[in-house]
Amino acid sequence: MAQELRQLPAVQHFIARYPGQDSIPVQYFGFPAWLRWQHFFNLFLLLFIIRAGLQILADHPRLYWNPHCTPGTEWFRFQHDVPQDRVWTAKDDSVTLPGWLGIPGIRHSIGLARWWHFSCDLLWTLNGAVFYVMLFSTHQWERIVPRTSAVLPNALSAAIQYLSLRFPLEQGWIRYNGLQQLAYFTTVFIAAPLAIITGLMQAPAISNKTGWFGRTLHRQAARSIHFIVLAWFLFFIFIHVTMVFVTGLLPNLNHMFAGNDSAGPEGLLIFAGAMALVAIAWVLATPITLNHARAVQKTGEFLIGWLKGVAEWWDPSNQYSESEISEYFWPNGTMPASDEYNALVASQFADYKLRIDGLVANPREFSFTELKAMAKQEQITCHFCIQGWSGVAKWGGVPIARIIEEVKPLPAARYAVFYSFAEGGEGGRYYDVHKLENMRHRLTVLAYEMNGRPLSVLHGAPLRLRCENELGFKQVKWIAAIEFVADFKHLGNGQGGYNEDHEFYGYRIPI
Ligand SMILES: Nc1nc2c(c(=O)[nH]1)N[C@H]1C(S)=C(S)[C@@H](COP(=O)(O)O)O[C@H]1N2
Ligand SMILES: [Mo]
Repeated sequence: MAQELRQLPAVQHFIARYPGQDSIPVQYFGFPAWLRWQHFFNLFLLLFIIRAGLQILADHPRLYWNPHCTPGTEWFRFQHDVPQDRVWTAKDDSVTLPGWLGIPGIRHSIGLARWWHFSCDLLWTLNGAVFYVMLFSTHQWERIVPRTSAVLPNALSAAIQYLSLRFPLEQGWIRYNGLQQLAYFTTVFIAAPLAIITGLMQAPAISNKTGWFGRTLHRQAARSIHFIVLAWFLFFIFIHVTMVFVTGLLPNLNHMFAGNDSAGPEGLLIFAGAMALVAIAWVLATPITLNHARAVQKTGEFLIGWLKGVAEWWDPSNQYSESEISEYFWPNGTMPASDEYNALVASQFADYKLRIDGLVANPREFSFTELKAMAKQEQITCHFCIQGWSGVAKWGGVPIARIIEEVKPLPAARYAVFYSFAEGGEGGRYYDVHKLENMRHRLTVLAYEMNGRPLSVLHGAPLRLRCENELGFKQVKWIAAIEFVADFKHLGNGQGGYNEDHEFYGYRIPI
């Protein structure tokens, strides 16, 4: 069709008038070394960001535009309907990715995938920040920022010329055509910042800190846009690489890998070396991650743990209105199965005692009646599961600050450990550790009500934790006891909680 079009005199005139690129003078020259290195770092990091990102998506393979995540309201999914005849948890919903594609592949490996994703994100963002600074301090921005509205007809003209297989003038060393400008501008100045913003807005501490913005660009909208940005990147990479190959491979590779405008083989050789490096890293990423999972967790914590620490300082203040409460709320986790717990359920928790001990001046037990006699606090907040789903619910219960007043932690106490009646998925008691500062927050409560009704067994009866700047797995359900401690190294595998021990999650997890 494009070839036929080019037979038309009007189109010929159009192409003569708009040859595909403008002729505004430029003040940069070629592709300097910093730009070539940054291009390589960018592509190298993006591969791991994309692979780990797909793994994260596979842990809740559904995307929604609404904030409730009700099954059936997805606009995109790669999972079947939620079964109606049994409890189907978010963990049941996770799907498997092959190890060559996801990092680290297998099923429900989101803990490790997140360390890869976030660590590479940080490096990629730094690389991008340097790139912005360099672009604008060297005139290289003139290459990719359209400077006249003629970029649109020029882009159309270039598109017709490419499609007709009689390519427009290839002048990449000197300037880009309109289509290239639009593609690079979109990628560098729209898609990349959007990826960062929509990534951060999925975090409880950030979403809950940003008021109306966090409620509008809610987690599911952010996830959906994050996914569309991924689709753009994949589309861009495919077209970009194809064009590099078909519009003059040797000179193109010389531009970006050797820094000259010749037709010699040196760019191809450097490119081949770079790709060998990429291939080796690609092949090693999954086995290294699976064989040295704890080291991956530690490295991730070292690289980005500090950033999570910073996010923990922010006051998670977002509250929702009654009309925003989610009708459906995904259940998650491993249900308690002990005789002790079943007996408590049978007696409607009449004999339930919350034990509190450890480094406190007043160790004591609270009966369910005593707890319910204390002033009740209600809050409508959003729950953020690490797997990707979220839901808004009204919680009613006792602020932990109130309990802290009663038991009086000793100065040495730095953490509160929550022990569940339930075991974790791989056996052994489910527990999680929280910093004392977080426990003093006014929205941190021991909830015994959900949406105005007594908390159900599925959602954590008799008591479950709400701590609004952390992800869902730290909201321990079916709480049996709380212990105040100075350190948590001696508990479980010493990582600060059941999922931290078994699934390599981070101990501080506000993002
Ligand atoms: N005891 C216990 N508490 C738990 C879990 C668990 O497996 N065991 N799962 C956690 C996870 S991963 C999430 S997302 C929330 C889910 O709470 P919900 O079932 O009320 O949605 O509970 C958290 N609390
Ligand atoms: Mo979760």
